Amino acid sequence: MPNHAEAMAQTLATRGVRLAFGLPGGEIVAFIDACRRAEIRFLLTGHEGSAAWMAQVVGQMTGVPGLCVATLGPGATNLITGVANAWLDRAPMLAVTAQIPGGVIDTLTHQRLPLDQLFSSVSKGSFSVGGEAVEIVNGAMDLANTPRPGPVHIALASDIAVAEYAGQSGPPARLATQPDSASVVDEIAGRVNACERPLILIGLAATPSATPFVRALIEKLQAPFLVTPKAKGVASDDHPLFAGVASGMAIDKEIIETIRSADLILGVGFDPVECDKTWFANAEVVALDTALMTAGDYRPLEAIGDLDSMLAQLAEAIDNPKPWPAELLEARRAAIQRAPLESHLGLSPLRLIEELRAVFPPDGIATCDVGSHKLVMGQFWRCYEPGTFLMSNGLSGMGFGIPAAIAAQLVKPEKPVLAVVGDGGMLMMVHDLALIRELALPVIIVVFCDRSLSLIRVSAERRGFTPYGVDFNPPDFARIAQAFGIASQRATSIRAVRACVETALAKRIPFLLEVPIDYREYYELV
Ligand SMILES: Cc1ncc(C[n+]2csc(CCOP(=O)(O)OP(=O)(O)O)c2C)c(N)n1
Repeated sequence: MPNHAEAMAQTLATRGVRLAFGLPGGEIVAFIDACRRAEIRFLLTGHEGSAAWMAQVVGQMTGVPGLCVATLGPGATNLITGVANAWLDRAPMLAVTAQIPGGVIDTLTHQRLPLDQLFSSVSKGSFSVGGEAVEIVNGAMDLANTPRPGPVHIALASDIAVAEYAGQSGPPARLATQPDSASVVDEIAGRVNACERPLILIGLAATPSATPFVRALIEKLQAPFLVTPKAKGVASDDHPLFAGVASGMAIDKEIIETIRSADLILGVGFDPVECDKTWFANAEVVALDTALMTAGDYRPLEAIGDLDSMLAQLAEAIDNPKPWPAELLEARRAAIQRAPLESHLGLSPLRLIEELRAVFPPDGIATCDVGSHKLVMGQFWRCYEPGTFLMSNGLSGMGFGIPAAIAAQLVKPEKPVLAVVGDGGMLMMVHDLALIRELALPVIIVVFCDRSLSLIRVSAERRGFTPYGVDFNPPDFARIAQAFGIASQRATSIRAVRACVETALAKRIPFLLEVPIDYREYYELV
């Protein structure tokens, strides 16, 4: 008879979980050991936050909820930011933490926190294992993947973990069937047929499987399209109808101008969680989606169901293409072009991104962290295939970029992986270099060094404040990487950048590249 920890681990393995990320405490060791015996590989991270970011990315890339594990108390609270990130980035994930043994819960106050309350406010649900360990795990896995996908928390008290599990290993629960959306899709087709200048807006629920259907719809409609950062690559950025990246990236004013030029926005899996502005509330929006776009009073005409089949149905029901007037389309496409700044203080971030893109294989996976560099990457990093760009854009939590790259490399060992991070984000996540070295992951990290939390610097100045608490003297990241056993270089010219990335790609080694940049360009772009 297995104990509860073993029953949980076996169920997770049966559901396709292969990796667990985390940092243990005494109260969770039984579960981690059960994972080992169920052939779920446990990877030790330097901080539980990283474990959650990694689990999120594994879930997002594989469709099987990623697993992160922490102890109770401080381990659980350290997980919270990553769990909240998966919640607002709509990524399926399972967070398992310990909890105080049931027998002493009333008397033991050391490290006792209301984990159910903490986690239920940033996840799709928080459950405590009592008796039905297998049922809880299966229910949590299903819930994590139900649209919108997200994180689910399971608390496992250390006495229950080792207590004998008496339940049955029943079959996984079935997901509820989707509502019938056919008539709403017809209604949406009527709106599209009646409008003059539709704009397709592709968002995070357009997962890679939707790619052929999205692309077919664009060809049928011949209308311009925007993607959000989390949908980059679903339609290729080099398509002549590509009109830019929507929702709060660099040069956002131009994107909003494009949105205003349309008389109908056709959302495809568009989730406003990616937007830091509310333009969508004042536009004519119809949408195909896997879940309601938003709660409350804002209710555009939405067809909810299986995205692929709804896209096929809509494309079929469109009478005629709806191209925009050529001059208008040309003007909107020209508005998103920018020339890099010439500077002697450091490289232009835009130029650096162009060069990294040119040297990095088109199907490689790029991640980025949060800051000014994210807004520029989001808008100007060109993507040609789905699943090749990873960014935190719902919570926009600093720290995402490096753990995301680690997880991407684990999921796709054959692909080159590049992480673009700011010096602030690098400082926050230095500990992740240990796991990169330990696993010899050939991740390339490029640190945009501007000695500042530059997005906050720009924001403070725009709000009329003197930038304060934003500039700092970063350490020598190249030497730090070497201390971790990772090859590194500081590059001050585009040629040197290219040479370093080419070498790292050819040798397939972990590499950190520190590049001094001139943040003044950000004032124009973000
Ligand atoms: C965990 C977290 N803390 C704070 C913030 C607010 N924030 C957003 S961008 C940013 C600056 C990031 O600085 P850096 O990594 O150097 O990137 P840069 O802006 O210079 O490109 C900060 C502090 C955040 N988004 N997440």
